[in-house]
Amino acid sequence: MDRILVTGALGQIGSELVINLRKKYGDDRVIATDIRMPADTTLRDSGPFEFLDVQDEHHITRVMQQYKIDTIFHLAAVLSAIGETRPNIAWQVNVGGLYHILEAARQYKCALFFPSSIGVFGPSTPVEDTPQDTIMRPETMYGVSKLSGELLCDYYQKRFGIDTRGVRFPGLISYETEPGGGTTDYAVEMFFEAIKHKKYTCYLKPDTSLDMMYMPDAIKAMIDIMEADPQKLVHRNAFNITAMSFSPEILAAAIRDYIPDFVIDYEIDPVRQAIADSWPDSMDDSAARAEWGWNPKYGLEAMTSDMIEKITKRLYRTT
Ligand code: NAD
Ligand code: AKB
Repeated sequence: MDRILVTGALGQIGSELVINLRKKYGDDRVIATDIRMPADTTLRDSGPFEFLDVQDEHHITRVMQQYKIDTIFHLAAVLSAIGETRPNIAWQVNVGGLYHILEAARQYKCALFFPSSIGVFGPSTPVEDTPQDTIMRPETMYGVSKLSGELLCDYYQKRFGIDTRGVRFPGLISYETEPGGGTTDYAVEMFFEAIKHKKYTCYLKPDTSLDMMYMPDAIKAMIDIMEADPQKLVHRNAFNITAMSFSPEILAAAIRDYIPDFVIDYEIDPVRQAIADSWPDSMDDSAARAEWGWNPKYGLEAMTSDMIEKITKRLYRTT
């Protein structure tokens, strides 16, 4: 990786990925882009930023030429809950945007990281130990667009030899940047509300289990898979990866170890509940472990302890 482009760089993942990539590969070699301007000074002042809409193929080409890009982390997308309210935009950004990025990768012979999601699975997928290769009939526009993305990445790799790689992320938990309109966002919200108000009203039922992962593991996964020996990759794209599986009531109990008077109640949102019900409870990530050494550091306890410590410091500036 010599000159790296990150699309959707101001989102939950991008805002942390850019800082990590700049530390590892050099500030000027990581070009952050988004359709918003950065408010965060760390990202804005540490290296190049370009306003870039992934639906604008000509602008993508200009940025690729200007910075001589050889690797792309394509994060720009519309997530599951917003995707259900605006399915046309979700299709255009998630599939149309990826298509333009794949074409740019083909033209400039770039490697490409594409993050897929547990959203690619549907109600007919096995819910426990969901296999790497299994039935995939998603019923959300997010899932349909992400599955199309997986297939497009496979196609460009086989047909044109483009070095496409990717993972299926579960819900990601972090404290730096708010999640952007997904179904798994409740987990992040619960931490902030527990610390600020000792109370949280959850939009998913108490026993809704979903795969989750702490952001440091997600960042490491993206860098590790892009640096993995391609000879060892059988799947290349869309590796199942997970770090923990829990429900709202289990997360609330873990938070109560630190905030004993934390109270949770429930007001179910039928749209997000239906999405969560159609996703796996826990995935089998043995292919990622075998092919490129995936091995997460954070489980539920370690993640909870770190989230509580970091959010408390952030909100109340304790040392
Ligand atoms: P996010 O919503 O926080 O950020 C997405 C970013 O894309 C935003 O900053 C937004 O401004 C930008 N964007 C939207 N439309 C754009 C366009 N037309 N052109 C350029 N930028 C545009 O999302 P995230 O959580 O950072 O997710 C990044 C990627 O990872 C997405 O592809 C998502 O599907 C995938 N993913 C995320 C999670 C998760 O839990 N965060 C889980 C699975 C997969
Ligand atoms: C969402 O809930 O939409 C995302 C995801 C799991 O893809 N967090």
